[in-house]
Amino acid sequence: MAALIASNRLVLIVGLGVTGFSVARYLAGQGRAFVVADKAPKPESVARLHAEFPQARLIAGELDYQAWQGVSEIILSPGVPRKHPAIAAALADGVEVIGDIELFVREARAPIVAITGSNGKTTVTTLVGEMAQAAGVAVKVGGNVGTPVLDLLSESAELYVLELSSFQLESTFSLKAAAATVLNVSPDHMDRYDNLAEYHFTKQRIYLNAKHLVINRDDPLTQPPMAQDAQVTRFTVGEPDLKDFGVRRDGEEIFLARGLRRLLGVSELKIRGLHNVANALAALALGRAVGLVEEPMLAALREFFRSAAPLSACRAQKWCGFRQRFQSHQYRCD
Ligand code: UMA
Repeated sequence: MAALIASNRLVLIVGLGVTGFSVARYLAGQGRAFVVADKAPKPESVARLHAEFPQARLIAGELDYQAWQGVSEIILSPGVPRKHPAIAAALADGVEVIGDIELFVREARAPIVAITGSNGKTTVTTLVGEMAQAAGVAVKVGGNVGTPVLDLLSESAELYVLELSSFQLESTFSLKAAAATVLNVSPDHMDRYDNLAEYHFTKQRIYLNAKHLVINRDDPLTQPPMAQDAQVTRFTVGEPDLKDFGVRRDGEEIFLARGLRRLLGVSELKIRGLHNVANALAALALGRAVGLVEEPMLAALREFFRSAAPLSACRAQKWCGFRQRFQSHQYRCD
């Protein structure tokens, strides 16, 4: 009976972008009625909505809670802040406001690797996905990287690898990642957050109830604020502690390493730059945390190439500050 009541609740999708459409498909698949609101929907999106979901009503124009009578649940697109006056009014009135990630985690049955950070999260997400594929795991990769998460849901998935933005984490409450990381934190989206502390706090939501945390030893803002009942692995572009990931030198050659053990020469990587060494180490730590076999992970790393972020981003990532540890021409940041 409770489920029946729940399924009869009128749902409002706020935002008719790729997330909004994925939510619409998901709700329609469950036979649930929904309304859509968007301040300025693209004409092609309106046409598509009417073609694919003829029953769905669209409320176009500035978001206004007064126009949403009867709505008991809102699925918010990441581009719309929870502080928006219409959303704040809905929350004050007791309306449940969640995002597509929350819907996804309530449904997903396979373990989730959750990745956030101010920089490098798309590279690490893609890399962990390729490592899993190389290891023969039925993996689905998506989130902020492009494919909305609800489009990934599959009975046959054995692992989900998700890039999660702070916007998405704001409206996520039940994530219990098998492995979660905040790769790094530097000021970003400061038009959305009051200060760095609020942004930092939002990023750290990814750790809630995670089984295994992967932390950047070189960035204290990636440390969880309080002790958590979870395993922890650290990565660093310096020398690692025994069970952590880092780099070790042998003469002129530099190796990705776990503890004392060298895994792969950095010269074998196709991706370049110190920030990508950190990305590779984070991906190895995440993969290991969810039980991926090492050899295929290293094979995927050798093959991995992603057109690197502009080198100027390297400066923003503060990786240049770590250059002295390397003193190697391979890691020029500028
Ligand atoms: N809208 C409103 N009111 C607002 C703001 C937006 O009605 O106040 C409407 C717009 O008119 C538009 C719709 O919302 O029609 C767009 O929704 P959206 O901005 O949430 O964008 P989506 O198309 O759903 O894409 C989102 C992510 N976008 C943002 O977070 C801004 C995509 O990340 C993500 O790939 C996609 O979901 C799938 O998960 C993009 C991004 O820029 C790449 N992310 C930021 C980043 O990486 O820095 C966080």
